[in-house]
Amino acid sequence: MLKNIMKDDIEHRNNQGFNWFPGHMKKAINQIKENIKKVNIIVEVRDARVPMASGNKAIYNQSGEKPYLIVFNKANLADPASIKLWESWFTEQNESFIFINALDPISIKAIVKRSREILQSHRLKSNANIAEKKQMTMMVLGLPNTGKSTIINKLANRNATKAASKPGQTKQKLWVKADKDLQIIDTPGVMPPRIKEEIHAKWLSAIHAIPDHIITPEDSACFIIKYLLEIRSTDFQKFYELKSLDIDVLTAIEHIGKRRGCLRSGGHFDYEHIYVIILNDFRKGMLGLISFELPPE
Ligand SMILES: Nc1nc2c(ncn2[C@@H]2O[C@H](COP(=O)(O)OP(=O)(O)OP(=O)(O)O)[C@@H](O)[C@H]2O)c(=O)[nH]1
Ligand SMILES: [Mg+2]
Repeated sequence: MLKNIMKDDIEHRNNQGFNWFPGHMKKAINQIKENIKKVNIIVEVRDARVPMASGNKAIYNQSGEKPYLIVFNKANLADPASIKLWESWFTEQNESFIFINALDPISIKAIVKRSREILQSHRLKSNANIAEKKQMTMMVLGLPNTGKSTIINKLANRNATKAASKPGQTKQKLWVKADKDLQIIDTPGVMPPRIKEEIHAKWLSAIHAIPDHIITPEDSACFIIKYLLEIRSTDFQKFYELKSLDIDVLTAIEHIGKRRGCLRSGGHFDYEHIYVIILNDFRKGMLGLISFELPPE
């Protein structure tokens, strides 16, 4: 406990890479390969707070020439200034993309509109004589917990597929009839086989695309606190009523512990409980609109 804070080696652990690739993900890749022919557009869901590192080249490469839309979800949790930078960057890269918040019905509708536009322009490029199909079949894929099933349920207007706040909920592919003109395949979240960059593992753990035990709740919570102190987040300061942002991670954690009833008799802190509190508060957006990744220079 607290070994990392004490040594302050949060950023210096040797880089062996991280992986979390349970069996259902391997199966999912095969299901994606088998079913890709049956759809006319692929929608890759990423997290707006980590727009590149929440992508997965391994699944992107499955798409061949298929029309492709990248949906950056959870934009309601991301820093608006960072979203603007990414919008310009992805536009320069000629990428088809959209930033949305799956909990907002209006932004959800934009997925269908944008998908139809992409299909239409694809049709015109390949062979304008092919009649426009009203029926759209869509495969939704991406990293765990990015909001794929939530998006599908909103599009279908019912709880057609299980969505929950832990990564690894969807275990196999599922066809959902969203409306008479729209069929969607929900797929299990798939991780890249190895996350080489330690910082990416920390980002993905903070946004809960990988479960907490992979890099440990301690590392994940300490990383978040360190980051919020570094960017001098006033939302974070206000939420926990910190007098100053010029403090170290341990002081911040113990302050939070005191405020949230984690100081036990004898003056001991229940650190594990504090880490869980921090992770939950962050993931609910209580600590402000936070993005981790910025576009390449
Ligand atoms: N704040 C916020 N939460 C969201 C948004 N979209 C989804 N969520 C939440 O994110 C969690 C994960 O959603 P799911 O739809 O189960 O994610 P998934 O991508 O299907 O996850 P797997 O099936 O595990 O790969 C749920 O708690 C959702 O309520 C969003 O735009 N904003
Ligand atoms: Mg799911």
